[in-house]
Amino acid sequence: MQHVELNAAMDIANGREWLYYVVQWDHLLSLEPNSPQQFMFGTTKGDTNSCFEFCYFTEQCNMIIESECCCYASDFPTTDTYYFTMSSSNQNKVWLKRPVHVCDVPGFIYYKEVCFKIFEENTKTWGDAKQECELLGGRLIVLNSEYKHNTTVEALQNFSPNPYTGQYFVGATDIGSEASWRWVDEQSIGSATYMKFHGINPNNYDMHYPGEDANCGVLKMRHDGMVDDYCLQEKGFICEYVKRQS
Ligand SMILES: [Ca+2]
Ligand SMILES: [Ca+2]
Repeated sequence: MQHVELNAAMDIANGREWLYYVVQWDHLLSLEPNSPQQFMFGTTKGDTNSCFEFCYFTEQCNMIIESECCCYASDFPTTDTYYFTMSSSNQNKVWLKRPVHVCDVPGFIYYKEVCFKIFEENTKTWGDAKQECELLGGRLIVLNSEYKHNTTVEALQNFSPNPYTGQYFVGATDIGSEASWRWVDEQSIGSATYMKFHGINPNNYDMHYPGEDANCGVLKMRHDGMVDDYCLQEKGFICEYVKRQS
């Protein structure tokens, strides 16, 4: 995933506003056109208009993929509804439709109620990552329910450049009181009611930093779960945006 290129094509229908994101991959990715929940259009390259027209009329249409020869539309970008294979082409665009007011922040992606941004190459310590997310008006992502955790993993499988090897700081910590974990949106220590750790974690141990405390949560795609790692190393991280109550 490179970046969100622009927001365009407001669609005000059925009392709801929608926004299309243009997302460009380096290496997309061809579609499995016979997936049952997917609509395929035999339009010429670059002609997304007919896809958009179709989507305007179809409540379930949330994604358009403009590929080498064709334009595809589908209900939602899940691994159940489409499949990617690697390609060297840059001529593919993915347009995502989502409610405007939920995730109207540049660079953020909306996926099943989660508004998130992946920081892959701009690595930071946990504390600096937390600050970066807050500067963007958000926070390190909080995975405080099974739905939120699984949805985020699914989103990263779809949008992360390293869907099976990536590892990212998230908003979990036991800084200040060993083994009392909390999410960054919670004030009191030890207040987390849901955290999905992997294996023997949390064990206050980071194999790359023996002798140091491990006080910061890292979501490891390889495990679909969190480990506790050393906070002062630099890693990629995930921010989320939560709409403020006005
Ligand atoms: Ca710890
Ligand atoms: Ca650990």
